[in-house]
Amino acid sequence: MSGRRLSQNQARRVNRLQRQRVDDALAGAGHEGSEARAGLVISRFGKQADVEDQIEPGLITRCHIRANIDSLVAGDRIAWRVEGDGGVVLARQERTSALQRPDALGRMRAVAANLDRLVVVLAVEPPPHPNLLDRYLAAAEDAGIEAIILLNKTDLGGHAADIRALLRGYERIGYPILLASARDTGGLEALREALAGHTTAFVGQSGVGKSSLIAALLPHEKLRIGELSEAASKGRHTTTAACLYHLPQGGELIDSPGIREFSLAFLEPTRLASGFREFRPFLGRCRFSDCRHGEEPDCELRAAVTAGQVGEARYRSYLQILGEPE
Ligand SMILES: Nc1nc2c(ncn2[C@@H]2O[C@H](COP(=O)(O)OP(=O)(O)OP(=O)(O)O)[C@@H](O)[C@H]2O)c(=O)[nH]1
Ligand SMILES: [Mg+2]
Ligand SMILES: [Zn+2]
Repeated sequence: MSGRRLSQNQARRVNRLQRQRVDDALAGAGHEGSEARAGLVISRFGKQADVEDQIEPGLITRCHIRANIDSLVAGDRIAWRVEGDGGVVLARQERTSALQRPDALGRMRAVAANLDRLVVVLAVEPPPHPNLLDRYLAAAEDAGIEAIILLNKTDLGGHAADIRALLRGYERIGYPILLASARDTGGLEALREALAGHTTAFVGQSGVGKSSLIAALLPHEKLRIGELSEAASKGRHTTTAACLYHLPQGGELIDSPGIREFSLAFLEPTRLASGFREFRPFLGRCRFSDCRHGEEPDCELRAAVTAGQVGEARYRSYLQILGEPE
């Protein structure tokens, strides 16, 4: 309990500092300083964003985004001001972290900002793609975001031997594993505990139940989640834009659109390899300092795989990502 309270106090202090910094930046930039308010981006739709005011939480304003702001996503801390019926976003604060992924044209885009936790959601159905999971985990490691793996839909019998074996492998290399069901609400207490006081993005394949889990955690927000996804996709409940929600006990959840593929071609091979946390003890010890740990002679990572110190499935997963055309 005291830990939770402390982190809320810390969060409040950080918020105050951030507000000050945005105000200072705006005052320095010109005449708009006095009207500027600190805001938090709840969701981004094309050229507009829903912004929550930080002095009056709960006040959400649809804002236009100034053209000089290169990127704006759920979780961004900003300065905005009222204009006409809505508002305008004036400036974005530097991010402490960002989850990125490629858009349809392969350009890297931020999906969510200022998070310190990632819940990678898997489900009994549709069944997990370990390679997609590894991509999310490597992206989280690279961004310094702590990842948790959650298996949803346990009401469908989450105890298939292959899924159990898969999860055990990730538990062995140090990832926390949670089991839950958005439908029968099993496992939600442990999930709530893990989320308290953090800013967490829910990611994973389309249809695994990210939005359903958030709706189950926040029953009073159910409508908002339903409306948003339904309007956007003609009844198919597919999330199309990341959206931020507040947890009553402190902390934020960011729902994100699901994906099938997730390219990590933007990571250089050395960064990709260290995104596989259990590889790290063996990195930097190969004969060639730029070893990609494929066919090179005297590769310490490959030796570790042969010796059974590193799991073969994750090594193959790494090679698969590495082998992708850039
Ligand atoms: N049986 C069962 N079905 C679930 C559970 N959670 C979600 N579902 C169902 O799975 C389907 C997809 O759920 P969503 O919450 O929309 O999945 P999502 O991950 O948000 O999908 P995208 O927004 O497309 O990324 C819906 O029909 C849900 O009712 C669960 O715990 N058990
Ligand atoms: Mg969704
Ligand atoms: Zn090597």
